[in-house]
Amino acid sequence: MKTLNELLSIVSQFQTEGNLVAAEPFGNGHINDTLKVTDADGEIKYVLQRINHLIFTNVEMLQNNIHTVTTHIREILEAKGETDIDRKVLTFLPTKEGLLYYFDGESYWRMCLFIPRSKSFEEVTPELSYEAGKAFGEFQSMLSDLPAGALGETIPNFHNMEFRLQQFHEAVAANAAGRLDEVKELVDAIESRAEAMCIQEKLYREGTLEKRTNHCDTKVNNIMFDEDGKVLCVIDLDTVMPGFVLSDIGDFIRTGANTGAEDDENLDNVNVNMEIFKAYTRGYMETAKAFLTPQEITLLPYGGRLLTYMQTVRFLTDYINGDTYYKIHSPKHNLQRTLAQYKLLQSLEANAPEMDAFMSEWL
Ligand code: GN1
Ligand code: MG
Repeated sequence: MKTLNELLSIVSQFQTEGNLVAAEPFGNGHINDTLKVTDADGEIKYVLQRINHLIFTNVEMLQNNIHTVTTHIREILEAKGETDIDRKVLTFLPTKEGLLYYFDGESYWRMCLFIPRSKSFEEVTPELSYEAGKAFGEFQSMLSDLPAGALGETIPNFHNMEFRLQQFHEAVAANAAGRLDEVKELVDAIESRAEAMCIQEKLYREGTLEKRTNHCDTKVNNIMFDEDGKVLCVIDLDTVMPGFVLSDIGDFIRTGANTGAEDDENLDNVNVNMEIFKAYTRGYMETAKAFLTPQEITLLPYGGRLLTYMQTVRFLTDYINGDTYYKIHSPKHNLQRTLAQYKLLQSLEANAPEMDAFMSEWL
């Protein structure tokens, strides 16, 4: 990592205000490096990020997308007469040259305003889940009138299940880290579900399912709340892109409705929390109902299984490849993550009838 002076010199490339004296690690993402930038009074003023350009290879497109999304939301909020808009949508700072990011010859950097008097949560309760459902539904709804082509796919085929299986098959065929024998049973578990998990791609080809703008990383910690627990805004906009609608309910169920951790060592901890699922779905339907088709509504619980399956496939692919994508914190971390996601998938499958029945209220 950089020295403080190097970081402050990067900060000085942007159109900031005030006397900024420190930049320290912030948050717990798997992909980018995030820092909080504080002033002499110790107040956090900005968030500085080094973009992982091995993953987001088209930084220009990435930053253009984020600019389009935040500008669009800002316009909607202004038209509605909202106040305090700087806390209700992220504000990115241009560089002194007027660009949306700064390249230091090695890394790409961007900076946004820190949202004062805000907080986020790592643990989900049914109340938070309901608020999160409303927030992500509202987010999708605000972006639903973006013209086709307004946003690029920052990671092409990001939540395309057929593509993720193709990458998985390539990893299995190459067996680059020699780990295949160890994971045979998991490979079989994935293969046996492969066809059933590619429904969206099939419906899209048949012309009965359209693409929408999705957030694609709908974790509870990607929502900022004010001091009274009211939602301010949705953050982490890297993966906002056109795709299939189940992403945004699916990834919340995967991350929020898990009674254990994403990488839980104790698989007994991992199960679906039905109250969280129901609360999210209620909130989400309040704000998303207007743009969803009956077919999409029927598929919402399947979205939880799909995104959990997809993450199982992605973690296992990375383990087989020798840990080239996700940051790991122990040698078998990706295997542990795979096992925990697979356990969650089995729990979601066992609860599928109850989850499906829950949707009848809206059909
Ligand atoms: C990555 O860095 P983070 O936690 O926001 C990943 C998501 C995965 C997630 C798994 C760009 O997100 O797709 O679901 O890890 N983001 C990217 O925890 O691959
Ligand atoms: Mg993220």
